[in-house]
Amino acid sequence: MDKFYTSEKNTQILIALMKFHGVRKIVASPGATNVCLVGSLQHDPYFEIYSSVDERSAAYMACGLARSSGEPVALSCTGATASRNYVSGLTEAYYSNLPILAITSAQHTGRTGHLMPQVIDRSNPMHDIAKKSIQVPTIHDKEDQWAAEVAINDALLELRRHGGGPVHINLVTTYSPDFSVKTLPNVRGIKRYCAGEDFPEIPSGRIAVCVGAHIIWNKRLLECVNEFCRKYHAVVVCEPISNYRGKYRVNPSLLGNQTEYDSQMLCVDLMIHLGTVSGFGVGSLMDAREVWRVHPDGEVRDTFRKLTAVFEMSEDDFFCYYATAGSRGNYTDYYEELIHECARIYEKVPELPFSNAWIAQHTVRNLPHNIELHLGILNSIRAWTLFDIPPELDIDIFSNTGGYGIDGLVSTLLGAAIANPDKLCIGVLGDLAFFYDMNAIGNRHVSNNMRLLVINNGRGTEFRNYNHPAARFGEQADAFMAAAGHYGNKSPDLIKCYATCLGFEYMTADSKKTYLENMGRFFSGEMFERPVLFEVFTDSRNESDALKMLYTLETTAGSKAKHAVKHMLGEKGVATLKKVMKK
Ligand SMILES: Cc1ncc(C[n+]2csc(CCOP(=O)(O)OP(=O)(O)O)c2C)c(N)n1
Ligand SMILES: [Mg+2]
Repeated sequence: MDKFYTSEKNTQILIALMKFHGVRKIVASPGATNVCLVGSLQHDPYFEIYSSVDERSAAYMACGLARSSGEPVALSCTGATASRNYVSGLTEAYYSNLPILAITSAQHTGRTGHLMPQVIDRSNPMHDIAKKSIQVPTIHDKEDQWAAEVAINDALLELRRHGGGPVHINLVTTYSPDFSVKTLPNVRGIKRYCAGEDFPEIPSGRIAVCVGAHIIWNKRLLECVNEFCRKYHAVVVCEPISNYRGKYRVNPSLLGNQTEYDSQMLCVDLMIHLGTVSGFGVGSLMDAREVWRVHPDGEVRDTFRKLTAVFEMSEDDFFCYYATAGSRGNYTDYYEELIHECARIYEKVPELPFSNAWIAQHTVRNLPHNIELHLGILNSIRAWTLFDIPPELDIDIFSNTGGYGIDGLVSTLLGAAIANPDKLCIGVLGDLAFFYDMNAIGNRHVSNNMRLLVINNGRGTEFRNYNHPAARFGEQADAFMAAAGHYGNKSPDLIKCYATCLGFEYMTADSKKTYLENMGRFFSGEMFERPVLFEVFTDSRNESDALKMLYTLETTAGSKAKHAVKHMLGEKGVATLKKVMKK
């Protein structure tokens, strides 16, 4: 019977991406563990394969081939000590910038160290034999497939990056005997562009620039992005911590989080991704056909699983280039349409129960100008993103989304307050986050420009929200998941005594009325004598109810029917129905 490609998905993806990235020349060494790879390559006329029994010699052959042809060259070897013999050739490649791809085939990595024949540990190559080393395990589901596709793209891009060099892929095999696959899977190739290279055209259709967390924008970047948006009729999809305050700004978080309504306005042809970890995932609310990432680090960061290009350069250079080069955008009304759709949903917000979300709703427009605002993980950043902070207030907004910890919010605010002695620095955070890092308000560097709004619901209310996986435990989630009842269990005195003893002015509220009475002073732009702590007591039931109201402002007929079926069948029933429908 004729032989085609192996049935092993990870190997198919690797071969398809080798073709995408132009890796054509191979030096193969004999063995059983690389049969699936070599057997697949040798029937495909795209590849030019040479044989070498000795892996040491194979690696040096690859050096010669790469140096003289200017092309990348792949190596393939089996298990046992085969890969160890690549070390000298790869060392030559490393210091000579030669693009050699060492593919070492391997058994399941869990077998390492169990005295099984031919299994050695390849997880830690010497640092000067490969610029990048990745593991490509067997693929069982879509997540594995996505991870393999992105990691292989990243590895193959590294072959030519920064002058070029060797790269290692450890490819797991199950020794499949099936070579009946006639066509390779469709894979998503990712390209990298650096300054001075030929750039692709901006596709036609809707264009969005999407910004995660971002440091304060410099003037040139702001101008270049605005110019870009004017030319391509693009929007800048933001959340407060994006810190873009230009005229193409849209915060679609309320619209995009409607669980019973899919807005077509969130579909775009190209999304240009800037910044770091988003607080509340506005980019994930968009449905983009493809994503380009622009960052000086030039790394492959596939946050939205649609990445097709990475631009390794400053954001200013990227936008300045496109603002002057290429044709104009053709979807002229996108900004107006999207803003209109967001406003339409916003209009539907009903009277909310007293909660972090209600507080945000009634505060964002009353914040003082030109302050620094820090938002706590997670309920606070969510609430204060759903209710957008007006850009004209010129507020710098940050959150510890890098590691997403609740452990250092007060200390981070303190650091910011030290850096900006003449600016008010206000933090909004939950009770667990406050108590975690409470020692920071006793630090002797605390001064009068620091203010804290502590929303005390007596637990991590996140885990009691109606849509959280812990919600199915109801009250039982309180004990260990939401960690309720600690730190005085919403004591009216604990924070008050501690904060006042440390020289803070203390304010408190436990209702809409008392909040509204106090917020004017707390959010006054005037610098007081002392730092201020405003403790607001809310109820976790209200927090959850408010969120549910905000996520179900709009319902379409289709989603109503879906919810009715779910309600009738329950979780188990839906799972069974899905299985039956798959068959
Ligand atoms: C150091 C650390 N531990 C645990 C978590 C998981 N976590 C995320 S939100 C949260 C609850 C925070 O509670 P609180 O500060 O009271 O805010 P609330 O959600 O109640 O407004 C926890 C424990 C985390 N993000 N960081
Ligand atoms: Mg809490």
